[in-house]
Amino acid sequence: MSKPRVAVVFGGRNSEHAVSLMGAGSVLEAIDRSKYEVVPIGIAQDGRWVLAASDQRFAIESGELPVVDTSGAALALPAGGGPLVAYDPGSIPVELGAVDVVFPVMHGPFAEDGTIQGLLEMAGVRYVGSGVLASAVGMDKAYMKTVMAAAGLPVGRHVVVRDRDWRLDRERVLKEAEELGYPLFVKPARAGSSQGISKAHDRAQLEAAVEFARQHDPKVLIEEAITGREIECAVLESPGDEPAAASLAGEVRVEGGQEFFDFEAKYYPDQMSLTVPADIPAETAEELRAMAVRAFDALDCEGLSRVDFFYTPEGRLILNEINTMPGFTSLSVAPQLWAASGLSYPELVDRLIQLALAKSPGLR
Ligand code: G1L
Repeated sequence: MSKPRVAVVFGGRNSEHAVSLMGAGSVLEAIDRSKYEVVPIGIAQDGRWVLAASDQRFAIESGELPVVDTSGAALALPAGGGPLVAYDPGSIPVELGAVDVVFPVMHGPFAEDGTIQGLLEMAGVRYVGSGVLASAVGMDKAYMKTVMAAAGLPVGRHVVVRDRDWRLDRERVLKEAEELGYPLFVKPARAGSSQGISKAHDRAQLEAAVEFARQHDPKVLIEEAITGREIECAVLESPGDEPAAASLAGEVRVEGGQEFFDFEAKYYPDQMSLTVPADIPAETAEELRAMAVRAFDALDCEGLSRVDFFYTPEGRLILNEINTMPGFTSLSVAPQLWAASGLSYPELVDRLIQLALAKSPGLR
């Protein structure tokens, strides 16, 4: 039997292009090439889809798409399935042949928001990770909290500020937010990672924080500040009929006393530390892991997600967020949590591909 062909699709038209390249570099390095044929496909900053050399190793720092085989190729996804075809600038098709599964390694809008997943659904191609709905809801922090609360999971108090509310009904919005009590965290509802987030201690800061968040997304979330340790858990879909499995819980600390994770701290591991297992009571860890699996199921997640909690000084657990495409270099939190739980990074990558291959394209 021939080897399954795995297309790793990475990059994308957004600010986190470089983050995706780091993840793609890790995945491409970890995939067992005696078992899979690998087809790396990059999406350049300008939106072009380019075929990369299959043995490509990426310059992690550059943030640039690496040298490609087929310069300026565009990718065509035939409706209703069939082989993927790439086109060069002269419209000469470059047959990729049938791809058995796509491993999307992309961030932010047009990527982890369900867009690429929808494109792959339409093309009838299997893919790794969560589907359209889980991806879209996971990306939107407002809807994510609504779904989690409906599933009985504890989420922090918050106010959703839509564009129209802010432009036409600002006073009411500010009053409602202030009922949560200062300090407040203000976040774009759908931006990737931690961009556009700030903390407000009074009304002037709150207005400025909303304007700042609105530079990333017209939909904004104002949240009560929760003091607590940050404990995270990675949930992995199981093969067959087994329920999804929770990794050990780990505690994340930002070095240097920043008030909250900023973009830099989150993606440069030397600025954060992870302790696995987290030094919390055993019953709390068990409760947290069970809650993480419930969160994964509440959103119909597939593949791998990372679920982040606050553990308050009073001993309460509050779900902060779920990430359907968590950081995914070998040093990122979710892979590290699984490594500490007995599943190495190459094993994790292999498991995710096997899970996707076992699915039939279409409704699942
Ligand atoms: F395996 C999954 F679930 F499909 C998956 C795919 C991609 C998990 C995590 C990621 N992460 C990313 O794509 C990244 C943009 C965060 C780069 Cl590492």
